[in-house]
Amino acid sequence: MTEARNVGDLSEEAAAAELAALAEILLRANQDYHADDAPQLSDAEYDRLKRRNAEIEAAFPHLKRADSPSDRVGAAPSEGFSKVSHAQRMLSLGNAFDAEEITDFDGRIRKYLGLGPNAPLRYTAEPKIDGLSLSLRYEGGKLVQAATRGDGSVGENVTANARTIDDIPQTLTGAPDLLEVRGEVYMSHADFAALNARQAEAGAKTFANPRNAAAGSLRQLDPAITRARPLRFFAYAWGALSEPLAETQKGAIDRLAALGFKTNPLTALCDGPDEMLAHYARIEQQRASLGYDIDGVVYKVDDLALQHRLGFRATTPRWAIAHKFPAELAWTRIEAIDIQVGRTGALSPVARLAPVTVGGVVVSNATLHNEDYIAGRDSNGNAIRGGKDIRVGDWVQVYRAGDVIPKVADVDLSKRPDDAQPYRFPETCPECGSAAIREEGDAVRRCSGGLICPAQAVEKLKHFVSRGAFDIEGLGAKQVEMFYHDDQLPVRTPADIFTLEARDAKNLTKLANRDGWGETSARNLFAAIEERRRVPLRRLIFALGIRHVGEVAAADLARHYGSWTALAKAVDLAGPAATRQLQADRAVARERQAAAQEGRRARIKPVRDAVWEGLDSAALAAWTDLTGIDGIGATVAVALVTSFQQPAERESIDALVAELTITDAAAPATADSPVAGKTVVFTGTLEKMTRAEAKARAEALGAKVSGSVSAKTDIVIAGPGAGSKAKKAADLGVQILDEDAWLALIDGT
Ligand code: D41
Repeated sequence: MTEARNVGDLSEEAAAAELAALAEILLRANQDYHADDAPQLSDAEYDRLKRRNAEIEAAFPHLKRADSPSDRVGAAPSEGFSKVSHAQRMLSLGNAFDAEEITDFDGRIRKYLGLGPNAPLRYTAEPKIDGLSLSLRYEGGKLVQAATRGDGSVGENVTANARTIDDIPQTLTGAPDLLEVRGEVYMSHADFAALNARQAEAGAKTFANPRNAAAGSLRQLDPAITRARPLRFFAYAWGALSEPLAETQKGAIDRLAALGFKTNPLTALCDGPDEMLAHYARIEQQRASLGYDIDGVVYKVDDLALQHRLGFRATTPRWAIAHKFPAELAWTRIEAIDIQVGRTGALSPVARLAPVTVGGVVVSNATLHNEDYIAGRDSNGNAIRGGKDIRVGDWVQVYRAGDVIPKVADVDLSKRPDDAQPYRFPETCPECGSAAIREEGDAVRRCSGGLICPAQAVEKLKHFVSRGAFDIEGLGAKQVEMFYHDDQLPVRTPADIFTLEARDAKNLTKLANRDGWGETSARNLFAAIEERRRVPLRRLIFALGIRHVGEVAAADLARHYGSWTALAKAVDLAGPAATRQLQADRAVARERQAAAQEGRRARIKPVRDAVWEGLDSAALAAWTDLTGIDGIGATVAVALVTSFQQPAERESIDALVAELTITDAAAPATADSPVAGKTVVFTGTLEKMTRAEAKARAEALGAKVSGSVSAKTDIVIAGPGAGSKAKKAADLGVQILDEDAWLALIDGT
C-alpha cells in the first residue's frame, strides 16, 4: 500500500489515510512478532514502514494519531486466541541431569510407596521431544478442541490450527466417549530446513531452531499458514477420560497408538534404574539420526495405580522425571560482571558475555551465583573449578542446563589478560547504597535496605503479579517496572495496584493518554485488577514474596490457619519467639565455636534453653503451633514472623489487605470428605502406607496434618510404637484411631 511517494508531495488527506493504514499494519506486525513468534514482515520492512510513519508525522505533526505506532512499546499481550481451561491441569516435569539423580528418583518413589530396594518396580522410558505440548479433546470420538499448555491450567485455543496437522486424527473409532490426549507438537529437521529456506527466499524471518518454528507455526492466527507448515505430533499422556485406557502407562500409550496416534517407537519398559540408564544411553546414541530434536529421556512409573498413589507435588508428578542430555558448551569472553538485586535483597552477580551460540540459542549472560563461586570456592570453602577464580576479561566455557540461566563451567587461565584483576564483590547495594550484609553461614550477600531499595521493591512487585501469585492480566514484569518509575501514577507497593484506578480518575494526565496506552487497554487493566481484588488466602501469602515461603509453604499456612485474621494474629503473637529463635541459633553457633577452640564437647541444650527462658506463654504457644505445621520449619517461621515485624513491610502488607477481599482457605474438593478441616497427627509406624503418602492423602481430603498434638488436634492416628504423642492425645481426650480405622474412615474417597 505504501508506494514510496515523496512525503512532501502528499495531500493532507493522503497523509492521514497513510498514517491510518500504517498504524494498522504496524500494530498487526507487533502482535505477530510478540504473540506468534513468526512475523509476516521482515525486520527490514518493519523498520522501513516505521520510518515512513515517522517521516509523515514529522511533516504533518497535527495528523499524528492517538494510537501512533511511534509511541508504541511492544505489543498488547497476545489476544488472538481464546483461552481454554484444561479439565485436568497439564503438569510439568521435574529434571534430572545425571545417573545419581535417577537412582535417587527411584529411591524416593520406593520410599514413598514403602517398597524395599528389591521389590519389582517398572518404568517406561521414552525420548523427550523438544517441541511444545498440546492437549486434544475428543468427545464421542470427534476432535472438539486443541489447547496449548499455557500456564498448565489455562491454555490457548488452537483447535483450527491443530486440525491442519496430519498426525492428529479428526475422528477416532472405539475411543472412550471423553478422551483428552496430550503430546508434543514438533517439526522435523528436514522440514525445518526447508521452511527456513522458503522464509529466507520470501524475505521473511527465519527461525532459530525447530522448536521455535513449531511454536510460531502452531500459534498462527491464520490456520492457512499453519496448514502450510509441516508440523507433527507424538502422543505421550492423557488428561480427562470417561473410562481408563489401560492399567499401565505402556498399555495406555499402546492403546493411543491403536486409536491412530503416533507414539514414539523408542518407548521401552525398564525394570529399575540400571535398565533406565541403559535405555537412556541407547536413545542418546540415536539422537543425531532421529531427524527431530530431543533434549532428554522421560521416565514414568508404569503401573497407573501406583502413579495414582504417588500423585503430584505443586506442579510436577512424583512418578515421572525428565533426564536431560548434557548441555552443549561454548567458549566466550566475560565483558563485565553486573550485580542484580533480587526480591529478598540477594546480590546476584551476572556475567555479561560476548554473545555466543549454545545449542541453537544466543547466550549473552551467565549466572555467577555468589561471591564464593566467583572466587572458586563452594559454600564449605572447598575449591571448585580447581580453585580458579573468575575475572572480567576471562575466557569462560558456558552451558545451558535445561531452560535455566546459562552457567559457567570452566575458565581458561592461559587466555587471562595480564591486567585482569580479581573481582571485588560490592559491600554496599549497587541500587540503593545500603550496606550489603552477609550473615554467617549464608552464601549470599543481601542488601539491608528492605523496601527503601528500589530494586527489592520492584522485584517484590514483579513476584506479586506473577503467575502463582496475583497473576493480573496485562500487568507483567515490564508494566510493573514502568509503573514503579511513573511519577504521576506510581505503583511502589502492592496496595498501589489496587488504588490505581481511583488515583487515575483524579489525575489529569490519564493513563489512557499515555504512550502505548489507549482507552481500551487502560480499561482492560483496571478490570483485570478488579478481578483479583478477591483472592484466596494461599495466593495472598505466596504473593507477599517472603523469603522461604514458596507456593507449597503458603498453601500449608493457609490450610492451617484458614483465614488471614487467624494467620496475622498467630504471626504477631509468635514475634518474640522468633527473636528468641534467632538468638538461640546465634548462641548455639558461638558455643560450637568456643567448644571447638577449647577442645571440649559443645553443650548445646543449656545454652539454647537459657535463651528461651522466661518467654511469655502466648508467644511460645503460637510459635509451637506455627513450627508444628508439617512442612514449616524454624527457617520458614523465622522468615515469616520477622517480615511481619519490619515496619515498612508490615505497613505495606496492612495497606494491601485493606484493599482486598480474602477468601478463606476452603478445603480442596472435599465436599463429602469426613476429615475436611480436621487437624490430624500421625504417630508410630504406619503399615499400609508411608508417612509421606498418608500426609498427602489426608491433605488431599482437606485435613490439616500437624506434627504435634495439642488441644486443637481432632484425630491422632497411632500405629505400633506410638509413644508420647498418643499418650498426650489420650490425656487431652483427642480421638485416637489405628491405621485400619483411619483407612475405613476415609475409604471410598
Ligand atoms: O516428549 C516430551 N516432551 C514429553 C513431555 C514426554 N514424553 N512426556 C511427558 N510427560 C509429562 C507428564 C508426566 C507430566 C504427563 C512430557 C510432559 N509431561 C511435559 N512436557 C512439558 C511439560 C510437561
